[in-house]
Amino acid sequence: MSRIVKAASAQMGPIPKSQSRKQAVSRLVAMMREAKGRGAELVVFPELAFTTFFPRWMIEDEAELESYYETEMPGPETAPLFEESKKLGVGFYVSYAELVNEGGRRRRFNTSIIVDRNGEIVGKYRKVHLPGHSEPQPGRVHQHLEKRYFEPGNLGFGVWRAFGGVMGMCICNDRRWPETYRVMGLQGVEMIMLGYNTPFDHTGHADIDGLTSFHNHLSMQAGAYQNSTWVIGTAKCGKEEGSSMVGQSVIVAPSGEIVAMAATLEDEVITANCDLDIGKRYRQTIFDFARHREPEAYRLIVERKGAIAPPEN
Ligand code: CDT
Repeated sequence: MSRIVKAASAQMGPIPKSQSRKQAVSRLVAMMREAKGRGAELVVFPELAFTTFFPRWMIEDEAELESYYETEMPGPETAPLFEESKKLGVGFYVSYAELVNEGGRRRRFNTSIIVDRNGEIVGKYRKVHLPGHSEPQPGRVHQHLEKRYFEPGNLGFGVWRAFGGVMGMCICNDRRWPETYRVMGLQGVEMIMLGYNTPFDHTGHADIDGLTSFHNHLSMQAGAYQNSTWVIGTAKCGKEEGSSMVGQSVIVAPSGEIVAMAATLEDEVITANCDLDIGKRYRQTIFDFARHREPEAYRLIVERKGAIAPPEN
């Protein structure tokens, strides 16, 4: 018997700086309704989905900076999304900037959550791979100051039983790193949800930036195939405050094949019937970790680490 999760990726076009949280949330609610109308039970929204992508600016005014963070989830302005989730019986993934008092100090994380079909938070993740810089880079039209505005996540890569399967999540730059998927793969993940904001000028090197769309899909397709898991990647895209960001949100099968892809750079919902048992076929054959990852061989690999001097940069 197959286990189908009817899933949607709800891509967002730009959120201008002038757009309020309330307006952004109403866009998310509209897409959740559209997804429900197409039979979806789970919707994946983008990274930092409630505001413009503020790490593109050096913001020195603390009050202005903190206005981009959520101090509670749900809070008064984000609650309508949770209420709609419960009303429609549609779960979701969303990412937001989190400001918390933890260990006696104020801490900031780039965070995501999985919410079940009752509108209840079942899992929380904090972004591990923070790209960009902590200081503004001279000559760059758009900064990328995630290292300034967030601490590296301290929750690891967890998985959760929800939607009839084993669910995992990560955020944007995490999708480029094989260990993101493998840590969840070793825990039996069956579907990984992620959101991204990826400017076309993200490295500042034309030869690499020209491959932005290719690398976006390459990372997610490889992660899906090598770990026998569905991957749903959702963009915030289009020209946001002068910064052009890649779209092409996708639903990727455990075969590595893209089964649905957004065609615009605007708010757009794509859907797929994701059979979690497709992943099982790969996990029981070509990627049977228990049979094919020989502990002794892996021990030797680890022991050889450091045997050869790493190249100098
Ligand atoms: N948001 C995010 O993580 N974006 C990065 C690109 C920025 S690198 C300066 C990404 O990997 O898509």
